[in-house]
Amino acid sequence: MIKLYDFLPCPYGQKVRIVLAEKGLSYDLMQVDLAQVDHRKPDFLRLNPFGRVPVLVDEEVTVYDSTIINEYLEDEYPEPPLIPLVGNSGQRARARLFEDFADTSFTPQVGQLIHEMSRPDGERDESRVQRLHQSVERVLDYLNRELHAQQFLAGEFSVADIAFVPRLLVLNHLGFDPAANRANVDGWIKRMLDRQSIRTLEGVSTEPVPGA
Ligand SMILES: N[C@@H](CCC(=O)N[C@@H](CS)C(=O)NCC(=O)O)C(=O)O
Repeated sequence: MIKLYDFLPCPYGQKVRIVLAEKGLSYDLMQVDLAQVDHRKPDFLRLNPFGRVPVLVDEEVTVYDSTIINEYLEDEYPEPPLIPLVGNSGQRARARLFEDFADTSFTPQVGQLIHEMSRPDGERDESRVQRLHQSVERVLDYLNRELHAQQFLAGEFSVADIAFVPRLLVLNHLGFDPAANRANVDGWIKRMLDRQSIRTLEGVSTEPVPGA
């Protein structure tokens, strides 16, 4: 049985849980409470020396980092494919580029906004909130352009789309209307919300998460 070490509000763990659900894989969820600093305990550091969730253990294989976990799952459990198929190198690269962009830019920016907005009135840096807000709006405009004439970012539904989902789903609670005047983003979000793996995703919240 696969074990997933995760903290439910973590957007990177959510990426992995969408992939597990899409592939119909069952697993034991091993909750790592970041608020209790479980991720710094020796047993957990033996699984991931960097002390971060998610970590996936599949029999004798231990993998950390959501992108690498999802690549492992694709290799080991290829059906249904969530990375464009071998032979379509351009789309495979495009899927990876978007996943990386979501992980290293979009998700952390929305995370910073969540952290800043969770501060009490008077302690909040309003100009930082405004800068982050504008930056997220620019990303949404960019995605709207990139989704022109296609249903998903790399053709078929893939890890590229999945990587955006966790933070995309909280934008309405942060004062955004991601679909307003962005017909392609509007259709994209609706198509993703049609998927059970996304509709039933647990842990989506505007709770600040350490390191994200
Ligand atoms: N690149 C990693 C990032 C994982 C990450 O930042 N996890 C956060 C929670 S969402 C974490 O474990 N933070 C604890 C810490 O940094 O101390 C991935 O994609 O899995």
